[in-house]
Amino acid sequence: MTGPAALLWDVDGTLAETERDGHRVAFNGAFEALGVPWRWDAERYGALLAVAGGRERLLHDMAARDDAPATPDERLALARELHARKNAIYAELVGGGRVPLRAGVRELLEECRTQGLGLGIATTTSRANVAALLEGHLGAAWPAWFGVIVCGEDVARKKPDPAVYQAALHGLGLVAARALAIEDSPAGVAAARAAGVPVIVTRSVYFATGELPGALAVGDGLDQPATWHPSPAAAATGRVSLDDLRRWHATGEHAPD
Ligand code: XBP
Ligand code: MG
Repeated sequence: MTGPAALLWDVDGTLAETERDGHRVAFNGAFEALGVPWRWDAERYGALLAVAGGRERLLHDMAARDDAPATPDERLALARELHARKNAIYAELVGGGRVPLRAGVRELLEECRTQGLGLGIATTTSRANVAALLEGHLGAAWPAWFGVIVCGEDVARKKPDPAVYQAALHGLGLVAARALAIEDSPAGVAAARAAGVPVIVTRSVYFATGELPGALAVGDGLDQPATWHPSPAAAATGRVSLDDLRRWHATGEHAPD
């Protein structure tokens, strides 16, 4: 057994619960600021999360509205403007560590650092949004925590396309089987699996139920070991630990795709 050489983190929903009270609220703030009468309630936003990427989500929503601009060019221009405003509001909302890291995330990040396991980020959101979220928690030197950071602007296609994972592997010089991804959503799992990267899932509020085919292990949060399948050996730490990740990763080495 060689074990994983790096843990690749999804951001939204995995490092922190940023969607319902972060991105969604910021989108609504952008609608209001630009005099657009649309609002996304928590339920509607949950359905829209099937579309990865904020600008893509806006365009998808506009396609179903009869009060959206008439031409594709006008819709794209509005989506760009709304998205830029949304991200400015989002940075305010999450900046300064105002949205906490999910329980157990910091411990696992630190365990990886202590034990020499590489860390990476593979996300659909922008680097500016990742910075807004992480600076308050990890400090201005947050990028130094990660051997590779791949964000939405670095790839041509967002999750569930494997591009962010392929770029992260390339950046770390690893074959897929030596990495382990941690995700919260079906699109994220699909992206990792399409890149051949083994993946575990820490369910988030918007993806609390539902099948996640291809995941090595699934649970409700790193701090809730009793909810995970397969079971972690949580007795010692009361949380999912790097040893659990190594054990799950080993089960994937012989599993068919
Ligand atoms: C989740 C997403 C993102 C965010 C919004 O990304 O789908 O689109 O909702 O981010 P991940 P942007 O879980 O891969 O981090 O508005 O910056 O696209
Ligand atoms: Mg996610």
